[in-house]
Amino acid sequence: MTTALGSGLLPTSDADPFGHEVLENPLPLHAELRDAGPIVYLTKYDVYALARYEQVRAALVDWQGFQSAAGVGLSNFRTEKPWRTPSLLLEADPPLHDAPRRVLARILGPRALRTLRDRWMADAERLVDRLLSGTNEFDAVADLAEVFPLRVFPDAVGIPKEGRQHLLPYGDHLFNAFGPANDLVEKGAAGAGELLAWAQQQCARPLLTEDGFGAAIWAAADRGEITSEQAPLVVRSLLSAGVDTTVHALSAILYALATNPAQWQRLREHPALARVAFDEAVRWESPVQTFFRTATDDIRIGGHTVPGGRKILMFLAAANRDPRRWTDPDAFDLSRDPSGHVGFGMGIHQCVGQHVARLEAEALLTALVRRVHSVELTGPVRRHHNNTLRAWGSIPVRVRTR
Ligand code: OVM
Repeated sequence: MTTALGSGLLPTSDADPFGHEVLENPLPLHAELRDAGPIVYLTKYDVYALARYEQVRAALVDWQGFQSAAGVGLSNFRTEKPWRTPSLLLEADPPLHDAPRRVLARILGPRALRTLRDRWMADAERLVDRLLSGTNEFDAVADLAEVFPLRVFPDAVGIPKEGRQHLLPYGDHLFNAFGPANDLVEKGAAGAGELLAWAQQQCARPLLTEDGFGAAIWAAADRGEITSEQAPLVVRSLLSAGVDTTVHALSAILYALATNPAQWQRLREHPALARVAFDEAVRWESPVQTFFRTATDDIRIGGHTVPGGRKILMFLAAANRDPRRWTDPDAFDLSRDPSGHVGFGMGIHQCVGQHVARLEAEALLTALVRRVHSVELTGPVRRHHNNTLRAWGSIPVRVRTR
């Protein structure tokens, strides 16, 4: 169905991008929305959608036209009260966004991470050795993708050991909450207040170790680079954005390699491809599937006008497999150049933690390819439905180590 708006006809869709059928397999909807046009109106949520690479990328880089401060979920902060204090990174525009971004970019930058590299490589070796000494069959999600980030990242932030079991459930609810108030959000609502309170408590200066990312954020406040009111919120962003995202990205790469044995062999022969493999997996799977923006004022997209204040849903995952941009987009292929993918976003909000994620993946993959000759699935995989994340429940695998 199409209705007139702006020039020409605005394609519409009554699909529910957050329904279980789509969350189980979003690829058909992504193709449908891309093919419908450069912009599509979603009747179910009264929002606009972008699914083509060109328009998604353009919206991401135009932070003036597509604001974040009204929230990057369906809920519009112009009219609805946010469920948590908005993030100074994700849910803020310049100028408020800039100082926290500058501080985090330095603390999580490639140079600062050099001190972590050897330790994380050794941690990954130990984890893989331990796992493979027990069995050749395991769950790539529960036994690997969840274990490694939870072993290294909370230590790197410097939060207490106690309570870390809340990190994944907190992130799961947070990423659900960017979507509509559906059953997934309902299910988490009862525990959400406690999870949020726990996360915020971990950001207090006295609880943080002296050598972590958290302490470095507080040190930036001492130097006046951010205020001491902002410091705990910036620490909170690490706990919000840094755990579930990496767990599901690592799951995705393990699934991609288990189901593309030639690519596993290629990686074994060239371990230096670990970083390409990670970015290709982020393109292929898009662990963060979608984010919204809000039209700051009336804005023209693909020959149509989106009125100021209206929500626009950007399908990062659809852009990352747009055949208008990528050759053979559904192939997981280590010989392509995946750079330019929008799985980490693009522009001023592009994932500030991506170097941390890439280092985690590099450490784990390097340890794995050293020991493992081949990987195969031993049974059906299970997805975990989340309104924003392309998440995993289970990836049962068998590996050969000789
Ligand atoms: C934040 C935050 C939360 C979730 C995701 C994210 C992907 C950031 O609180 O800053 O970036």
